[in-house]
Amino acid sequence: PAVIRREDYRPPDWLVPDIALDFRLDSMRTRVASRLQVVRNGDHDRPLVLDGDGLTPVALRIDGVATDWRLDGDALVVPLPGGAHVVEVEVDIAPELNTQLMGLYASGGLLCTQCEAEGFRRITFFPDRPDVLSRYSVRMEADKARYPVLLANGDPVAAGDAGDGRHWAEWRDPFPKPCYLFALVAGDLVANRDSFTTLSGRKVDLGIWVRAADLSKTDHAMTALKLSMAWDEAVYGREYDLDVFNIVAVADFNFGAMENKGLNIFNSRYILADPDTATDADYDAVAGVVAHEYFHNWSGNRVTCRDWFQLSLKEGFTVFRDQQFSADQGSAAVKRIEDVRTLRAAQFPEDSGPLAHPIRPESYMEISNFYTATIYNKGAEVIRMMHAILGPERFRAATDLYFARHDGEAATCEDFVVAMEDGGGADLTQFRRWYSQAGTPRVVATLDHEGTTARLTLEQAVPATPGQPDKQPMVLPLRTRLFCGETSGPLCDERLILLTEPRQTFVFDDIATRPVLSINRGFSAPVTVETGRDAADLAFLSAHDDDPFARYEAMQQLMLDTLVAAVAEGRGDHGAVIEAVRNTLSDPALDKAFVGEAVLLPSEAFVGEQMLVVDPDAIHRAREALRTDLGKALEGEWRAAHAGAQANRFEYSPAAKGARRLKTVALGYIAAAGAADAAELAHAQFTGADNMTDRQGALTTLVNGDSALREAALEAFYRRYRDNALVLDKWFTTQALSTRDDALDAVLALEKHPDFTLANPNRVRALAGAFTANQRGFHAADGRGYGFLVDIIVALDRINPQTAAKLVPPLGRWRRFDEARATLMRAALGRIVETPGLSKDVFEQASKSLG
Ligand code: HT7
Ligand code: ZN
Repeated sequence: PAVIRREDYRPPDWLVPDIALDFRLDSMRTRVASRLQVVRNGDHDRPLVLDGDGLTPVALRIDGVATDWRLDGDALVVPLPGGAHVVEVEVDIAPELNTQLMGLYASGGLLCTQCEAEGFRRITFFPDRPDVLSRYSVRMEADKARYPVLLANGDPVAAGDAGDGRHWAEWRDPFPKPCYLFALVAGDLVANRDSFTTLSGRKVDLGIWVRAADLSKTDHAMTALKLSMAWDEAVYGREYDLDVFNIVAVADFNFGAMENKGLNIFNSRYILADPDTATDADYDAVAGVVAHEYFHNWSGNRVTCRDWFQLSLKEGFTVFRDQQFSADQGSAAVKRIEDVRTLRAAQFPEDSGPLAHPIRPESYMEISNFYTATIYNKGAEVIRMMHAILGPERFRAATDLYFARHDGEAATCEDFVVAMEDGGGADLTQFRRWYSQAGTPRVVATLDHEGTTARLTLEQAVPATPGQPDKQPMVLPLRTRLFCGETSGPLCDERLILLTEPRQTFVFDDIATRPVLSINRGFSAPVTVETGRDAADLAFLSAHDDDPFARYEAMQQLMLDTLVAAVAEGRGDHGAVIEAVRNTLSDPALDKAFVGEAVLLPSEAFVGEQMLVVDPDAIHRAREALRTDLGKALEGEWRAAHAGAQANRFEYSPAAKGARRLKTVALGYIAAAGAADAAELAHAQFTGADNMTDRQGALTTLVNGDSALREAALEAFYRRYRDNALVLDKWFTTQALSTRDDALDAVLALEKHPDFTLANPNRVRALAGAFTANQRGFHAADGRGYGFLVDIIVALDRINPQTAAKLVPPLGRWRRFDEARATLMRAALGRIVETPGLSKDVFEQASKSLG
């Protein structure tokens, strides 16, 4: 497949200021007629080239005259004599047969679209690139009984009957937009309707459209939408700009959601929530994704991307914005912990593996492979660092300038950084390396103390990544503070250290006693820091640091050091961790949500990340042994924590969520202790729960154990929710993540379960995607875990290449495993690459993963 390079960017040869689209909708044969006003861009004689994907013109007219057409590959090449023309093209497409879920497709009786990144070319011929901005008017005609609701971007302008049981509607979007933001939906939907009055007093009609049976599950999303609209006005001065804002939930979706102008389309998992079916984490995810897509209206839609290499311009910035929003709604500390955990679980492995790329990549074969944790989550960390360097006021001045300067344009990451410099008054010359260098920087910190002076020496190195053997030093903003172990007081104010050289020493005066280092507080830079702090210092910080993230981090480091030593030596000394956890559990000043996070052991995968060669079985043994000792040593505390949250009736508030979190964590430790009544306790929580958080938490505990109640709970859960696809996904995932020895056998059996299907991406992710996170099960020494994944990838590739390609990266971690596993993983990748007729999506991921 061809490689697309950033350096090859050229402005479009032709612009399309206006487009009119006419859809005669039908699930098997939709006729799409498009009318493009095209204008030559610059002095050249090149033809108009319209991208297509699997399309054949039914008719082509230029300035009203029928014309012969010529395809070059999939593209329609139209030689045009003048500077401006009207080009009309008609095509037929079959939404029902569109299993890729890109373009116009059918989902549960609805017709809907997904155009980002390059799906519009599956609907009609068009210059499918984000720097061609057009005003859209859309007419849809459809069977009135099957598709009573017809929605598109912008505002509705007219509707009527078309006779023969058909009807039509017209929508117009006044804001020029790239075609990746085009959307329509036709279906039998009902709306949760509300309104929002903007800062300047305009009333916006809001609608969340779902199947009638799901209407009762849309209130949380609506609340989140209104909170997001108000938040963006208050924090970024961004007001909504159309008279309507619609959201539609669909069951079959390749991603989380899509920010189409005025018509967001969502994976139903990020809209539907009620206490019986959604966990607290689901509620938070709904609010976060609703906010994310809404915020795109400015960071992505009003200011869009010039080309797909600039994807992080909209995604990194918008993730940062949604993280800020969520932090403002509840516990900022817990939100930061969760975001860093996600970064470490998804992005750090990417950054240290064969698919590592900078947040602004230099090349790709298939752009949908670059919707990665690096673009999104590391991209957000890069914006966060600029926020830290400038401070909130100057950052706001800079974003105001960015939006004012580039409104209505297709911009670049460089434009964003220049706006940060001009509006925020900073020189970000060296900082720009975050856009071009891949890899997670490593910092080694050494703290010396003599007399009343402490010297902190910091060394940084950025590891080599594919295509980037030599790296330059980065700008690392490290929030730092010194504490005194004996008196527990801070010894200095927090400093924002800017590490810019490979090695620098920072001096702290008036430090009379031996200091304890607290560094990278709030995870101010997305790096790893090696401090050499001993167990006593870590335990001290875990109890006394005034930065909650640093406190959590100290506990994690203590746990990690303990586990790594245990893996190396076969047995561990758990005393320090037990005492630190005891202190945390007994600190009445801490909120329960924080405690629930702080006392959790790092995942097996994250322990593996610390090792040169991952030994999944040894890590599992070491972690289970520590869990058991923690459970036993603190059984009284766990029981108190569990019982303390028992009376909690469902309420979606930070305090109630925190109590539920700690309750299930405590239950897990009681089970780990081997308590005789653990299964009964879990089963009582399972049957007595008035919410999904408690129910799924209890199910997880039972599924990880071997009590007779295990099968009964699985069966009861299945029977209760067999008709609810989103909850059934949880049933698959809970089993895929089981810590039991038979997890792999269970997954192989579940693949044959009548409710498992490759047609629904959520279901695939729920079983196969989740299983790749089960380090011991997936990396079973006999390679059956790899075989399972390859079979799924190859079969799914024929249906939905995008979703299939997302399953490949875990196999690319082969360099981190022992020779035998590495050989099996490479063979698995080889099997994929050699499959005839492979998509470029999967080919790119698998061939790069082979290294
Ligand atoms: N901007 C949206 C990306 C997206 C997408 C990408 C590839 C294939 C399908 C997709 N659906 C949505 C989502 C977002 O970041 O908000
Ligand atoms: Zn986004």
